Amino acid sequence: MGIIKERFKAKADLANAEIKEMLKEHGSKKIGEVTLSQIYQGMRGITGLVTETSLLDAQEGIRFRGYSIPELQQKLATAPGGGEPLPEGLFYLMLVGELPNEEDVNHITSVWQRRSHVPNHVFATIDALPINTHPMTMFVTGVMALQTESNFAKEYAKGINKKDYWNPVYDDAMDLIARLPRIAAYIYRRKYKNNDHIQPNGLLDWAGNLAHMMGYEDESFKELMRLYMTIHADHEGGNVSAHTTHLVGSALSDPYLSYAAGMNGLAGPLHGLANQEVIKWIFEMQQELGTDAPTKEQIANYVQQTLSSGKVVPGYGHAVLRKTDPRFTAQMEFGKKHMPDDKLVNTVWNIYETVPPILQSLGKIKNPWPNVDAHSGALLVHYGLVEYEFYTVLFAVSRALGVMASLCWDRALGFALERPKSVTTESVKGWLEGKDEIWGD
Ligand code: CMX
Repeated sequence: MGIIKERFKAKADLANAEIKEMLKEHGSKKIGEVTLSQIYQGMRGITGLVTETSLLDAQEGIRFRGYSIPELQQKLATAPGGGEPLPEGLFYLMLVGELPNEEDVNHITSVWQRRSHVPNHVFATIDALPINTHPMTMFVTGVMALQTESNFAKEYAKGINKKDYWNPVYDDAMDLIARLPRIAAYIYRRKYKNNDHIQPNGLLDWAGNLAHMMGYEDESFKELMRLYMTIHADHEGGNVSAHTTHLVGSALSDPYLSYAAGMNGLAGPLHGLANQEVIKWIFEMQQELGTDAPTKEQIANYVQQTLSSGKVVPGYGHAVLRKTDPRFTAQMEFGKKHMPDDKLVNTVWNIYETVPPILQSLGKIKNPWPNVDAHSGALLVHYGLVEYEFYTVLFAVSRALGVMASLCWDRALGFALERPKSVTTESVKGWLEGKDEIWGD
């Protein structure tokens, strides 16, 4: 057994024993109440699942195993000469629950290098799609084609003891993460660079290699990819992509099927696709106003126009956060360091000063502040990555780190099939009239 697998198993065994004990003593304690509004309004705020890898605080933002993004930037190993954390380190932290040392991080880099081979049929499957297919559709199709490689599916077909589920799930998670940069880069070069593909570089880290295979050799772009892959990795368990991966995995669908399902959710404009929507919206604003440096007043008018045509302002608002997303701030800091005079990046900062008071004045939006997607596109455009339909694929590659670490925990802790109760409006009306029995079971 590999050293990281062993450490994970040891931690999971301890956690399993603790949870059993906790449930024995406190299993019947109530953790909250559910209101009628909540079941009609996206189950917002209902505590209903366990995700070990990260926790979201409405005011503070995300913490990965207790560490904020600035803390990770200080504590995780970087590439030689670099300043941003290597996402390999964050994956180790989420999986094992402890900060890795440099050796651990390098070990993951080499394990992922070793496991990164993608069989030819995956590329052939992507090639079968028309070139105008959205990159997220190509990406999820590629992941589905890769499902032929699932260790878990093979072991389950042979008949595996449920106590051992975690083992092939762990291997699938590592294989899948290792292979995703190749699939993502393949799609990018196929769709936008005339099928002129670039071979991986066996000496590079996971995110650096993704940049390389996409054709971006600038060292500061590689740094951006390391930061990007770190901050988009996880956002506790209730968001659409994480929750879907967990839900589908709870049916013992293998990690490839579960992850593909989650990424179909990430491809929605209210979730991960918002990163492409933000840049599309800014480009349209620039075109309509005839300037690449709109004033704050022009931005404010354009925002009003967006709102009055019944559209959302992409990149703003959040289901849980109630402050500026620290993932936005981390990207803003990166922009200040690497491209303080970039016009598009400055427009993003002007939008940040303009939009929140307008959204606040509407009185109905719970969070007028920017989320992660408000900033990411402008940084990518700076390096020439202008093909904004591709942006959600980058989010998806990163999100694999969190949802796959979580899926390992789900199986190691023996989490159950997810199956909450639903009701009909008819049954709700009956309940309001005092007919309790109408809820069924
Ligand atoms: N622009 C315009 N209206 C907005 C808005 C925005 N950015 N954010 C929220 N609202 C509206 C909602 O549509 C809702 O309107 P109705 O009452 O008419 O239906 C109202 O304000 C209340 O919504 P809320 O409770 O504040 O927010 P939700 O939890 O329902 O939704 C989110 C959260 C992210 C879907 C929403 O803020 C939004 O649509 N934002 C723009 C899209 C976006 O940036 N998504 C990315 C989120 C981060 C990620 O997952 O990647």
